[in-house]
Amino acid sequence: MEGHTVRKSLRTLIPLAAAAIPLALLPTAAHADSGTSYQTTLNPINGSGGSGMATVTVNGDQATVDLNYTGLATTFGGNPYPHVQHIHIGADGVCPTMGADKNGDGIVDTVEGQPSYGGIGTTLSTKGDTGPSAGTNIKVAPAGGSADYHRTFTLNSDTMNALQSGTGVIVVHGLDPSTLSKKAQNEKSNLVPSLPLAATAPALCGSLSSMPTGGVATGYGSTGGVEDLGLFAVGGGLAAGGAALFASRKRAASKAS
Ligand SMILES: [Cu+2]
Repeated sequence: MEGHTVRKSLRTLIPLAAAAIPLALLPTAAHADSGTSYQTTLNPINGSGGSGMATVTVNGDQATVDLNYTGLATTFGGNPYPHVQHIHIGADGVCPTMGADKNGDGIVDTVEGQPSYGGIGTTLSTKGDTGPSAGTNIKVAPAGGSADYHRTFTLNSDTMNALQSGTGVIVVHGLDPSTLSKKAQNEKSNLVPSLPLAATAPALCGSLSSMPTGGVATGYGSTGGVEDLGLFAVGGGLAAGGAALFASRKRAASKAS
């Protein structure tokens, strides 16, 4: 009886062992527990003159956001200028062009931009609530012309789904009123009517896209060639091969410029 049981076990184990070999060669499966990173460059809109970078790293339901910006409006009514910032979701996942300025005041206001980037999914607040309802609370917004924001919090499922589908967009709000047209300077915010338009109009925008572990942008592997084949040959080589590929492309780019 015992011998029969052992042979039976071996018959089940051998196919399992065989199946495990190809799994080890899959580059992505091994990174499931190290999180997924989404990154973007924050580009100026509405002539804000600012710039920045943002990374959202998701582990389970936890998100760690690192966001820095510089060159935005510094003061508002004598105080450090509050810049509310959000992950917008639920639309095209892109930043608006000036063509989105429907009322012709020279500013793409927050609502005019929504067909591109959607509504607020997550508020990147400095403390407390990170839901959409905290979106216009300037007391929990980073303040001043530059900021270095870092926070880990529980990510809501709507924002999680948007990140995974490539439709998450980071928007940092708040323009220097003196840079607006006279018409725009006299308008009220369509988010918070007690505030001027400038206070909530978008200043920086960036569309989040996922990065494989190792920090290589998706899309670099799509042009074909020997390097790209090397990326997928052996699972353990992904990070190193990807970094080398990225470096070689960067060298090529800097030579060309
Ligand atoms: Cu926003």
